[in-house]
Amino acid sequence: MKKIGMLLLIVLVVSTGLFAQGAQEPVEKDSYEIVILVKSMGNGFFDACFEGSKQAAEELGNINTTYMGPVQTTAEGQIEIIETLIAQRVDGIAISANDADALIPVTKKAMAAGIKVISFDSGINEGGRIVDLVPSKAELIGRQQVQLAAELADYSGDVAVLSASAQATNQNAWISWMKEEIKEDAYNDMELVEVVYGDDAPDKSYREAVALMNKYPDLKAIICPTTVGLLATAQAVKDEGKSGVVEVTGLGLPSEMKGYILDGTVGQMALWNPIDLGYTSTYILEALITDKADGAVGTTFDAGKMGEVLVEDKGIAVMGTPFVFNAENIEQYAAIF
Ligand code: RAM
Repeated sequence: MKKIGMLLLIVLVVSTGLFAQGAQEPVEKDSYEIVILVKSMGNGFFDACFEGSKQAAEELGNINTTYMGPVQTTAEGQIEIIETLIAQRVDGIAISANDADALIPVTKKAMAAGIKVISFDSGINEGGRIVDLVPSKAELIGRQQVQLAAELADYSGDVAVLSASAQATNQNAWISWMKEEIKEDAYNDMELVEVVYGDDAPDKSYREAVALMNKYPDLKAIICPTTVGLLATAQAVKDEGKSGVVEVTGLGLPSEMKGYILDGTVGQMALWNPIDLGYTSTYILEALITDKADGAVGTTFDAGKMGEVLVEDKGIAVMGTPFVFNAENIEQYAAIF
């Protein structure tokens, strides 16, 4: 009896100790555990983000970073992982979200347990994260995608969008701006016929691209605002013998797209540096964990070689302007990301 009582007491003390640690006050440690939680594994874009996180961790010296993601681009898969991370009491999580709202209850739970949560790349809405780090303004990215397609298609014909998952925060924001841009007079002879979803899965994206070409025999261009979708679509268009007939553009990794840019299947495309995105996310998490910054609107984060990052309205921090890649500059960037 006595022994059991003692045991209970120890368990109680240990668990209240842990609870206290998980509560508001940051506990100073030599090393903090952070997780870069991505939409899904097997995506070269996120592999590059994690490279950046490792670089930042190395510079900072007090961060241990781990790369995680579900097999498919679902909110459920991410929720499951976050539950585990709460149980493991990690110090910070940077999430590229598969859904802007569905993750909020679990990320709120994580923050209540003392874990610093930010979103990057694909955001969680306010209340479910401290800061949302985006590569560029959604308006700029969305409008630019239509401009790139129009230049390739001579401002005429049917255009379709092949996106990532239907709930992806980032792609959905960009697509709503694409729909605004195409209303402008310059695009009077262009029509956005359909938006389809490849879920950032290469096989599904490929099938959707082929289906678009079958359904719209006069299709002039496919816009793929996803690196996975763009690679699969370029393959599909080439396999169907439609290079130069159906123009392909979107957001692509130079290292993955070099061949298709050089052979003309993809005349031009855009992207930002994913390494910088992962690097900056890691600096932001470290500053939040160690209480150097709180992410309030109007304040800044010191992000090492990336300089200062300003937190704007709704807790959104914006990095820069996308690069445009074409046959002239692709080789130089393909060596980097
Ligand atoms: C895919 C992902 C990611 C997006 C890039 C452009 O890798 O959907 O979220 O930012 O494309």
